[in-house]
Amino acid sequence: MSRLIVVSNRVNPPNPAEGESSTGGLAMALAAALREYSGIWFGWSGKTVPEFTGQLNMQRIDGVTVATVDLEETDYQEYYNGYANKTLWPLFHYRVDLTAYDRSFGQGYDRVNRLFAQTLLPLIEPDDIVWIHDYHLIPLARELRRLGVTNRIGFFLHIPWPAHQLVVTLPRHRQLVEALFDYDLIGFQTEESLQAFEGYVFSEVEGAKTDRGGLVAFGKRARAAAFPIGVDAQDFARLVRSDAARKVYDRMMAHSVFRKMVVGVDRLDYSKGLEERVIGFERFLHDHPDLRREVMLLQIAPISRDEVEAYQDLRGRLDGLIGRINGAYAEMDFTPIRWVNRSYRRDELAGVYRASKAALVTPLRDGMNLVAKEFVAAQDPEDPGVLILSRFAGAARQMKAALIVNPNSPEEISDALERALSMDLVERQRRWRDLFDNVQREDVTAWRDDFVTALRGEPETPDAEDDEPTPSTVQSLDVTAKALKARNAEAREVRA
Ligand code: ADQ
Repeated sequence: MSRLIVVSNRVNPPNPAEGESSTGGLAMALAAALREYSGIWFGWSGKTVPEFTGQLNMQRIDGVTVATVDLEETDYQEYYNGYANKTLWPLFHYRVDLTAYDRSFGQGYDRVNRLFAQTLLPLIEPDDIVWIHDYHLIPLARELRRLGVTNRIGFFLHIPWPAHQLVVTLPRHRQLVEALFDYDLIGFQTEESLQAFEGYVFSEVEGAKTDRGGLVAFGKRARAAAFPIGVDAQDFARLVRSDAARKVYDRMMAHSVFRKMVVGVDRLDYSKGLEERVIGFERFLHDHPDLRREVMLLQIAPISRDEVEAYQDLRGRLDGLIGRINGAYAEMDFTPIRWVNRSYRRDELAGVYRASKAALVTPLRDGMNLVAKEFVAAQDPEDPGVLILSRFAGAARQMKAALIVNPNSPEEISDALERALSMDLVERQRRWRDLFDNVQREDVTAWRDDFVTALRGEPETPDAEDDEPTPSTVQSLDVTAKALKARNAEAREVRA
């Protein structure tokens, strides 16, 4: 069987020697994916050096071969802090107001993608398939193709693909989209992102068309489909029974006696709607004086990307906002919001989720949101908590049995809290069962298998001019992502 080479900006499989403390949805999902396939995980080490050498550091961590490379400080500033986190991240999360359009960022982005391609090249064997992740690395396939790589290469975007009107605000947007057509397969989290991408291609690229299940543009063909990412639901169920989870659960229950705990767990990021969330919670405290003392919000938000000004500003605003709300509503023996800026081990988080009567997962925009799925996976089936979920999280497409809210509306957040905390057991169980079925069925294994099968099944990219497909090409392209999903689901059922 061909090897899988996974490429992402950061490479950080959870290291059992250091405890399972790694933060970030992408790391969790990729570590689970790589354990199954033999192969390599390649990316930036997270370190900077005075001069780029291209030297590979190879390690084996928990069954995964990891190859990393160090970057120069300028590369780090322009590529990572710059184009990735000050340009693409805000723009793709609909924050044009925070998007920086600096030419040096774009140059750094292209340069690092070129360096990554040159460093990765010697590791690629003829039969390998290459799976590249996220917005940091969109042009990587282009750079690999320039170096003569003809292997199958797939790309998965973990964040939303924004509406056409937003993409065109980016200088060189056409170049960015053209680079995606050097992939054989482009994966998005949701149908909505897929449609937005297709919308761009059909409005901006003359002569673009769909052809035999693929998209043809810029003289190239690529397939694009939605592959909603999931969590390792089985592993979460195991974690929730662990000693660490039980200890945290007991501690949380002891601290919240006579009170119902509502939880939020997010990287401290402006896309996660944290300010809007605490304002919604304040609204709840204001609207329900009778319930005030019965509820507390635990908001866990580890600091993230704190070299970027927008993140420092957000942190300052949240510190002030939460201080003000606590000042207004706290009593001598009661604080309404507990604000915690650190990471926890996954087993500890499992215990926190289980001790919570409701979760507020209210991003303003989110590719998917794994916290929503982890919360559901960690619940007690006999007495499950209620998920309050933003309609703007990709997860809302699958998790329709959650209480769906508009995160911009403090009233909707307040009403949903009131409803969640007074919901009877029968309704809680019914909603949870529905959500859990989905979390279990569309888990990280399904995501990985669907993507890898689709990428493997893909024929070599033919020339766009080559209008007469061979019979085998037609057959392969007819296998749509949906059909693949159905086939994989069947296979899983048989295995179970
Ligand atoms: P993120 O923006 O990082 O991921 P999310 O999907 O919620 O967002 O994943 C966060 C992960 O970090 C979860 O696994 C969570 O448990 C973990 N985490 C959060 N706070 C933590 C803490 N205090 N301690 C320990 N762990 C913590 C990006 C996209 C998402 C997409 C994922 C996966 O922005 O939309 O769902 O990738 O594709």
